[in-house]
Amino acid sequence: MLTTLIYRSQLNSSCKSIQLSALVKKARHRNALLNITGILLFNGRDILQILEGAEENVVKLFHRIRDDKRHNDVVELMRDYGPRRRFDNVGMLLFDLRIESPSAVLESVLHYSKLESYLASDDRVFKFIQSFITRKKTSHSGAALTADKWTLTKEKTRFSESVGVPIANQFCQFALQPIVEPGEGKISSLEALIRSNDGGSPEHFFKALDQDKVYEVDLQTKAYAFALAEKIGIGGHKIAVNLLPMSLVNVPGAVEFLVDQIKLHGLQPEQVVIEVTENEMISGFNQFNSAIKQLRAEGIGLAIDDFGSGYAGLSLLTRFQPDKIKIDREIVSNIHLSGPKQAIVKSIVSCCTDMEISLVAEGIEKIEEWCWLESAGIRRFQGFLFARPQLNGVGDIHWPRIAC
Ligand code: FMN
Repeated sequence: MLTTLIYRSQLNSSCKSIQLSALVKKARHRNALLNITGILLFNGRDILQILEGAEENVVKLFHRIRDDKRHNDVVELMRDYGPRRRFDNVGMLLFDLRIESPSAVLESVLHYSKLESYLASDDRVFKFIQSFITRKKTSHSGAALTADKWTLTKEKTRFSESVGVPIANQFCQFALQPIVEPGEGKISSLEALIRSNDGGSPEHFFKALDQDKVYEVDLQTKAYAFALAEKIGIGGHKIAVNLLPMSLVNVPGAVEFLVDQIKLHGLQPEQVVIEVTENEMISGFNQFNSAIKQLRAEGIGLAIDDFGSGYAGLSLLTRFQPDKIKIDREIVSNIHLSGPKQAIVKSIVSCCTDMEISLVAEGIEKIEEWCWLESAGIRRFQGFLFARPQLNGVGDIHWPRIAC
């Protein structure tokens, strides 16, 4: 299948532009043999390359290019399919914006184009080329570049690793995972994640229940989470719990129950954050809108979990603005390599900044992901990179520190 792949990167400072010309000369021959067209634009620092050819060949080549040490911060911007080539099969062409003017480069690129001009003007590939040619040099965060400057240092928290189950004969348990602010070196809050008594996941726990009892049980379990918070002595920290929003609608007196249990365990309602997933939020929004108002009136915080995984997206925020949004792990995973993911997160950061909604990026597993997100303005993080969930306690935290 005919594929077009576009990425951007930065030429390594140790690689001279003359070496780039030699590289292009070699690549021209190899690309021609594979029927790949490679258009490479260079502005003295940034690179934009378009690769066009059979999918298998293009992807294989891209993997080799991605690992090439002569450039870094390689971010895939687009991968698309089409019925016909956009460019002549020229093997490889280099356009150097330090030598030619932007308009001359644009003209040359269009010269090799096989698309009619009325099609080219609306084509994403040409738009990427045009923006690269006409914009000033990127204010690259260089985030991925700095990832190797960091190392992780393990530190015990002031909480116990495990205090055991807080209430006798509990029908489930909780694992606590901190949400951290590495810039400040502090824990921002603790999330209580439900586990079955044999350590099984939330899905495992809820699946085993009589389905008529799901909402009632869901609500009751929060009492255990608050009891655990009391037992480990969370002090002024916040505790976040997940809740099915329909539990608030289907169980009579649900909000009163939550408030009673919060107070019974020596917590303030303002210390508690209820997390609801984006999909649950939208599917029953009209039904539980009044329960949400009740929660807010009591001072309990609200967070949208897995934001970006559902079909509501930013439009949900026109109807309802929570205190906190947790960006879905799927968007965060390998964000340092993906242009579309970066664009989406930048827009979420911008919206949340304007609406004064706190942002948390969840599911962080790589230091490069954290570096990119931190440079995009996110300050709070949750994920295995920093701390794993710990049953009935809080595990060690791995703080990023500048390597000596
Ligand atoms: N190699 C190609 O064969 N075709 C290309 O279009 C191509 N473009 C490149 C663009 C940049 C910015 C860089 C740094 C390298 C490029 N290379 C290209 C070189 C490849 O990364 C790799 O060195 C080459 O394919 C030989 O791989 P091999 O030594 O594993 O056989």
